[in-house]
Amino acid sequence: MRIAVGLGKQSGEERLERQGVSRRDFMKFCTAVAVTMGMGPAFADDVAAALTGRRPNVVYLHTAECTGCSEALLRMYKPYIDSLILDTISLDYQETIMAAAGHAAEEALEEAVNSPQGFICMVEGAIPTGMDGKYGYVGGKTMYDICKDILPKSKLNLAIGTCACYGGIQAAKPNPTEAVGVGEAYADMGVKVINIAGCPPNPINMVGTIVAYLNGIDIKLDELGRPLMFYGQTVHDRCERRKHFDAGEFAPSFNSEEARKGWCLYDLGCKGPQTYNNCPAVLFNQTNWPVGAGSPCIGCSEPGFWDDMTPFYKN
Ligand code: FSX
Ligand code: SF4
Ligand code: F3S
Repeated sequence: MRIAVGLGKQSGEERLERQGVSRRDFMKFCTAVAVTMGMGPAFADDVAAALTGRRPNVVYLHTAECTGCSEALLRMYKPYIDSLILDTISLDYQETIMAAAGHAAEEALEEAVNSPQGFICMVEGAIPTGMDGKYGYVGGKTMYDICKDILPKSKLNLAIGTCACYGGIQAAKPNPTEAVGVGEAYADMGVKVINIAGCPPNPINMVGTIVAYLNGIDIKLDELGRPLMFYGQTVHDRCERRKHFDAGEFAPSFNSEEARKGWCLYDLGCKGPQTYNNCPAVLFNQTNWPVGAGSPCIGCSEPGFWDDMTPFYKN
C-alpha cells in the first residue's frame, strides 16, 4: 500500500504540474527552503532536484501528541503540501492521512520497514515510558515498543515537534506517564535522532532537513540535537520588535497602542531571548509568526516548554 503513487516515467516536475503545482510556486518554495537552510537562493535547484528525484520511503509514527505537527504540515499552502510532499516522498505509513486502517495499515508499516531501499522515520509525539509503556498503544503494541523496533532500522530518524524532541506537554510535571523525548527514550540503544523542535515546528525546517539529508549535506546540530541551520539563533536575535527592546520600549498590555505600534512584548511574557528558532525569518505558511501577530513567543521549541516557560503571558 502506498499513499503517494508514482506516475511511471514522468519527471518529478511533470508530476507536480499534473497536481496543479506551477513551476513558479514550486521554485518559490524551493528558494524559501534553500534560503532557510542558509545555502543561498542558488541552491534552490538542488532543493528542487532533491524533491523531484527518487522519492525516499517515509514512515511517520504518531506517539503521545495532539497531531498539531501533522496539521501544521497539512495546512501548508503554495505549494499545497499534499501535492508537493506526498508526491515527492513516498509516505508509506501516516495514521492521520492514510486510507488504510486495522490490519491493512499494519501490513503497510511492515512492508515499508522491510523495503530493500530503506526508509526515513519521523516520529511525532513523546514516548510514554511509565509502566513498561502501557500508557500508549497503537495496534496492540506499546508506542515504546513500536519505536524500539523501527528506529534502529531506519536510515534517518527525525523527531517532529517538541513532544518528540523533549517530551513537550506530556512530560510536564507531574508527568504521570513518564513521557520523554524520542532521543532520550532510546539513547542507550545508540539510536540517533535529529530534533525538529517547535509546537508545532515550521514545516520548512522539516523539509529542509530532509533535503539536506538527500543532498548529503552534513547536518550540524546544537547540543539539543536541533539542526543549527534552523535553530542557530534566538527568536529575539531576529525579531522585528528588537529595536524597541534595545530602545527600552515595552508594550504595557496586549491591547495597547504601543503593542499595535510594534513595541517589544517582553513585559507581557515574551520568551524570545531564551528560545532558539527561525520563526521571525521564515514565518509560518510564509505569512506571519506569533510575535508578528501580537503574541509573545512562548518558548515552544525549548526542552523546558511548559515547566520552565510558564506562565506564558504576563499582563
Ligand atoms: Fe501537538 Fe505534535 Fe505540539 Fe506536540 O506536536 S503541536 S503538542 S509539539 O507533538 O502535535
Ligand atoms: Fe525579543 Fe520578544 Fe521583544 Fe521580540 S518581542 S524583541 S523576541 S523580547
Ligand atoms: Fe514557538 Fe516562539 Fe516561534 S512560541 S513558534 S518559537 S515565536
